[in-house]
Amino acid sequence: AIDQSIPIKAREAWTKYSAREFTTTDQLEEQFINHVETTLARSMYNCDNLAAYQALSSSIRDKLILHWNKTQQMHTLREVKRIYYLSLEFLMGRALDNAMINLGTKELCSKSIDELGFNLEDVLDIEPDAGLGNGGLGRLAACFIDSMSTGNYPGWGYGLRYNYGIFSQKIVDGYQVEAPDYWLKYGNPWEIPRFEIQIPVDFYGYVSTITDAKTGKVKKQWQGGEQVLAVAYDFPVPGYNTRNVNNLRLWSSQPTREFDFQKFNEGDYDSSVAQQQRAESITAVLYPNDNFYQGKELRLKQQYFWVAASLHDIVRRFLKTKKKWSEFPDLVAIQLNDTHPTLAVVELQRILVDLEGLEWDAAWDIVTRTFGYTNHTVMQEALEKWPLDLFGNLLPRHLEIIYAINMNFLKMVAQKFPQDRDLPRNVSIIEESDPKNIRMANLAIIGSHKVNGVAELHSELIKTTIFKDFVKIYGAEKFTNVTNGITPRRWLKQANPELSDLIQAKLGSDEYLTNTIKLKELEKFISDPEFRRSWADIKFHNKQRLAKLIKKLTNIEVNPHNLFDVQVKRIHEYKRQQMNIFGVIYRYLQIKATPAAERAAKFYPRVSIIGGKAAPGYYAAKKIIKLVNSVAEVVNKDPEVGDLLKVVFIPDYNVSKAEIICPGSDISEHISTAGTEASGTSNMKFVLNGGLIIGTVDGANVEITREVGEDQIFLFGNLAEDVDELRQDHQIGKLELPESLSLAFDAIEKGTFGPYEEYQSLVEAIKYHGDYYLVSDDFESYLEAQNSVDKEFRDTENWTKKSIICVANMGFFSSDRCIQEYAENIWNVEPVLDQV
Ligand code: T68
Repeated sequence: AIDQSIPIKAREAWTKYSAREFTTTDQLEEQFINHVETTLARSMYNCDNLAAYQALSSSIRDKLILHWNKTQQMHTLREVKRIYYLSLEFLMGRALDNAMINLGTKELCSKSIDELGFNLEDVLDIEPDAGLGNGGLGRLAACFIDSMSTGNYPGWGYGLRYNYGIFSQKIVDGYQVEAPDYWLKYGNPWEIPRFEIQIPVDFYGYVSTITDAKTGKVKKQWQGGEQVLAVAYDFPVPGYNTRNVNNLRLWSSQPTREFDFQKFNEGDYDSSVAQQQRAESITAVLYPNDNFYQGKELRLKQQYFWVAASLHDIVRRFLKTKKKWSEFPDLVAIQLNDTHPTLAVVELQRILVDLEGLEWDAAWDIVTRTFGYTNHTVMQEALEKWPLDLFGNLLPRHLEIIYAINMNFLKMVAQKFPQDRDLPRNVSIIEESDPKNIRMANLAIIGSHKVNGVAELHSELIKTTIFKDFVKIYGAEKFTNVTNGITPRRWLKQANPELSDLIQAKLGSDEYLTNTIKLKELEKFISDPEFRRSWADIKFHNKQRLAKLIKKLTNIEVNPHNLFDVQVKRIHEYKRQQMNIFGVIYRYLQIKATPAAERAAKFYPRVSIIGGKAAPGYYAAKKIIKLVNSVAEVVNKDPEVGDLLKVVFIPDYNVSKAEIICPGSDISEHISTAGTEASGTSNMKFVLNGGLIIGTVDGANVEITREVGEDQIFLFGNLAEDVDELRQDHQIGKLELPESLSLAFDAIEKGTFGPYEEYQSLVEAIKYHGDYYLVSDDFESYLEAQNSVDKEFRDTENWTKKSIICVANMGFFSSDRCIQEYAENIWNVEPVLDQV
């Protein structure tokens, strides 16, 4: 593949001076200093930790780019099938530590940084999180690209480069206060701007019908009314123990022209830049809702902007191969991470029919063979539905195409099920409501060849509830399950270096990091008291580390010898942090009601740690945060309680904090109302780090139980199959508050934690408004499970054994396994091994 058009002499010069990656400390130090002196225009005398972070990151980035170039060249040359993972969110966290680990160069870097007069930990701590996501869905996308790189899959992520990621959370007087997260403040050494890749994206306008003079064929043409440019920013994604480096391409919006010169010259300065600002606003900020749909036009603009740019890019890459359109699905697999990118289905059909002149049916066949759709929730309030008029105004041609897709689909349905009168109405892409809506999930199902849920229970639920009519139409084979997973590189090696070292020493190699089933061998050492001792010591160190973080963030002192009980995740009524805090209140009351002399025997000293962000407009979630903080205020300074109970709200929970929190937990809470949490992934992070969990029979908890064994988990509560009936009972007034919950409510009502009005809505949602999330039904069994936790934790030897059994059996939950399943069952792609 050598380009013969380049003269030999030039080629020799290029080869001779071709960039070289560092492999020794000397070379790294040279590159580091070079970056400090030239890239940063600084010197030894004013190189602070920030500059050190930037210089080290730039040096590693250089290495990554070299691998990246080779990887991409190889994939292009071999014309391999690529996976495109479309996600509006990539919750990447920090990049530096992870890149060093994946490149196997952390020790070398640490030594160099030390020799240059810095401390690696401090340098790592400078990096802001890339918080381009809300929660589980965005973090899953981040784990998946790590696993695609590690597994040598040619996989690209496509997303948006938000200027502001998930807001940072401050706690002021116990209330959440949001502050903007301007993560690009000091620039970003990990991104490569591709200013040469500028893709025009149209909005609004009208559709005209044109007749081809030669063929007489009628064609539809969309004439956009507003144009914006999508500029590519690339983030290289290294795999572990491989030279494969994939790409995460994030789009940034930019105006097509700087500003309107005519208006400017006329002195109308404000409106001369208005268009520029409109364009830039598209990728300005991430919508901060998780599991909730909010029908804002700007959000739809974000979706189309991202989808149009990504598809343009994918199609352009395909066209370079000069292959026939019918071979498109042999080279391209596109995965829709939730319904957010569903417009891609319509956009590809538009490209094929309107721009490339394919026949409708041939085009539609290509489209459906290309896409797969992952569902992440069954909750009604999270399902995307766009008002028809809003949609048609922004994307008039896409609306027509949706109508045509729907018509063909409903025709097929009518032919297959002529008797079923309700079916067409239920499965139609258009919801015949007032105003009418476009149901994005229906479109995603119809436009994909496979639909998957994210845990076994969830995948069964979608087949029997929200998508049951589609099972009838397409058969059950179209619906499948891929249980979520997490990357063991970040969530074990990076987050818990001590435990990883111990595991590596015992297992004899780092193979467990790419073949997590190997962890099973840890069970051999369970009866070795010395091993158990080391295991327990490491947990203690990790709890000390967490205690230090808590002190730094909240000024609360917690004793690492006590039981650390953690619930960190987005605040949501279905996740039931309110049940947790009601339980804490009950415990507090019980402690106070117990004679001082009997307390120590009855209660194991516990630290209740809660953290998470509430969506800014989510009233109930914000009230829960306030209640947690108020309870902490009262409990932590009650001399009667002392060390028996401490309550902590960790502000601004994010990925880098999770890396400290997960390894430092004894028990973590995954207590959603059964049937509401599609999978959960933090449950996996905690257990992989040797923490036990208390949880409901929901999401991936079910499969974690299967893997680690029932003795290792504290399960409680009603089952998903009973939820409907319980809710109906509540509707007709059948609702019994258990005594324990009443006591907790009484304390709140009495004003123990501040004026009752503040929390009235939380209490009344349960007492008088049907208790939709079944707190009253599960509370007693929750408390019982917590009592078992108290009891079992006293037997430290036994607890440590359970902890080891847990880690040993978590192999299944590696995101490497997920990617392999997607690759085999949905994408039909294979790893590409470097033959060089
Ligand atoms: C989560 N969903 C699921 N959504 O709640 C969780 N929603 O059970 C699952 O483990 C995880 O996805 C991965 O599959 C989300 O995180 C969102 O963040 C979200 C964002 C925008 C709109 C709707």
